[in-house]
Amino acid sequence: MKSPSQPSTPRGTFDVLIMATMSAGKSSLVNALIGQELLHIANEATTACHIKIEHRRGAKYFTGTCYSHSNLLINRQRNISAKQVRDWNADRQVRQITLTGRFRSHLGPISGLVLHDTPGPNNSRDDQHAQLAFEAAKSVPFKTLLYVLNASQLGTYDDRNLLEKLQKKSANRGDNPFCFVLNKIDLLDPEKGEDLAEYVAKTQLYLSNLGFDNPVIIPSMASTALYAKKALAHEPLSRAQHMKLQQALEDFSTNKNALLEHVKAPPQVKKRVFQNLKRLENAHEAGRSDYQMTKENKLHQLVLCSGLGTIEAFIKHQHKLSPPV
Ligand SMILES: Nc1nc2c(ncn2[C@@H]2O[C@H](COP(=O)(O)OP(=O)(O)OP(=O)(O)O)[C@@H](O)[C@H]2O)c(=O)[nH]1
Ligand SMILES: [Mg+2]
Repeated sequence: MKSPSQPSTPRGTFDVLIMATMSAGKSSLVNALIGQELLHIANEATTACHIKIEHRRGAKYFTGTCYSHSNLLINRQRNISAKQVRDWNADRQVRQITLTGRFRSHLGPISGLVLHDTPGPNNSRDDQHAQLAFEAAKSVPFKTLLYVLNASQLGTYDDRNLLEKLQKKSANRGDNPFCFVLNKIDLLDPEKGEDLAEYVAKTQLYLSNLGFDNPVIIPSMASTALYAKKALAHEPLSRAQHMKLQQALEDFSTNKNALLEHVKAPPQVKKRVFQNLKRLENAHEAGRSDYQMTKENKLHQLVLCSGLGTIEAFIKHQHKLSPPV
């Protein structure tokens, strides 16, 4: 029997595993999905534990628990800060962190949603990262796997290696859990010929050559979505984050559907996003005279069109196909 101090998975969860090579934007995506900068993000090998984030409706704050390599509870903290999560993540004794709180989701989070952030397994300076990532892939009963591709570094040897492993491991599943998030789209420069349509086509070819038939591909700007959600929650943004958000809002006003147009996903997923966008546009028309409302409406639209809305709609779609028991 499990001792109560060991990590447990409540019944009726819908588990979403997030995997990718280092720095593709996994933790940024998780932070954007929960609407809070709780996980540490940096341009180097950062996530060092299996971090499990559970949605709890009505929770006022996030509670954190961390466990050792022998699955024993080390520490527990109510109303946990990003600093505390960062310290636990940096502690070599810690293998798993569980965070439970209310997700600030755009389309309304499904009940029982659990996100699993993992370390990038291609860290040459620490084999433990690969070990923890593959252990999570093995032990988590995931229904959806969000695989994050770094659009600014497509098709690296490490990425292909990881995809081949995941493809092999999932070959005997009766379902198709994969959703490919083509992240960092904001780094493409169309003036230099870095055209999104071409990137999506290249990604499609790359994935089909690896045996992923008809892959779901969602172009995304995870960090932009996170900054917009922070602004909506009236959380302070750093100067750099503020400038990037302003730039994103400017680009957004010239071509709102830039990312949505290139989504490869089931029609129901795209329909849900467009319906939500229409609803926001109608509310925007009605609230033209209220500056604050117009500003917030634009931020909501940006989140929806940044890829995050499509990712949420895809998770909902998967949940509908295979609800928790
Ligand atoms: N320009 C841009 N940068 C991004 C985006 N998403 C993430 N980043 C940046 O990419 C870097 C790595 O992001 P993380 O979220 O820490 O990546 P990760 O995949 O969790 O990395 P590991 O935990 O080390 O495996 C950070 O500097 C982020 O700010 C994006 O959509 N656009
Ligand atoms: Mg990370």
